[in-house]
Amino acid sequence: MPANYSGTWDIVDNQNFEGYMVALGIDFATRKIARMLKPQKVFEQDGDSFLIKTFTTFRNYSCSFKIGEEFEEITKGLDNRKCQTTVNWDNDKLVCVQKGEKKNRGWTHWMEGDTLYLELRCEDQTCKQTYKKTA
Ligand code: ECB
Repeated sequence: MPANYSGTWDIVDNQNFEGYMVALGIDFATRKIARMLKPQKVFEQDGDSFLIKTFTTFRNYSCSFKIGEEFEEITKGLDNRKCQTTVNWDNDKLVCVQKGEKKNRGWTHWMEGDTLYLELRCEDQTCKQTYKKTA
């Protein structure tokens, strides 16, 4: 049985989001807005099938995938790039690799109790986010 991430998660900490956005080439004006946001994640999971929705007052993003199956991800409303993306289990961690123009791009999620962690990586930058389960 894989871990179950289903639920609603609210951000409580966001470290180096600025560095991650700079690595993605996000312009100053957009970064200024984005760094004020308090994202909420809603995970819908059925075994190895995922829908992850990220909501903010500025923009929303959603991504669906099956573990181990590469897909084309267009990061619409984020940096608007095309990636060849794969998500795999590493024990109960979700490890995503986003192949494309940017080196070392991807993310990892893991849970400890009602806390959800997310590391977002691009080039030499890592953003570390923490969420608490609210539903
Ligand atoms: C949609 C929330 C953020 C909106 C910020 C708007 C503009 C900034 C542009 C680019 C910043 C790059 C990424 C934003 C960071 C997080 C959004 C979702 C990141 C992601 O890939 O989440 C994964 C893992 O939970 C699932 O899609």
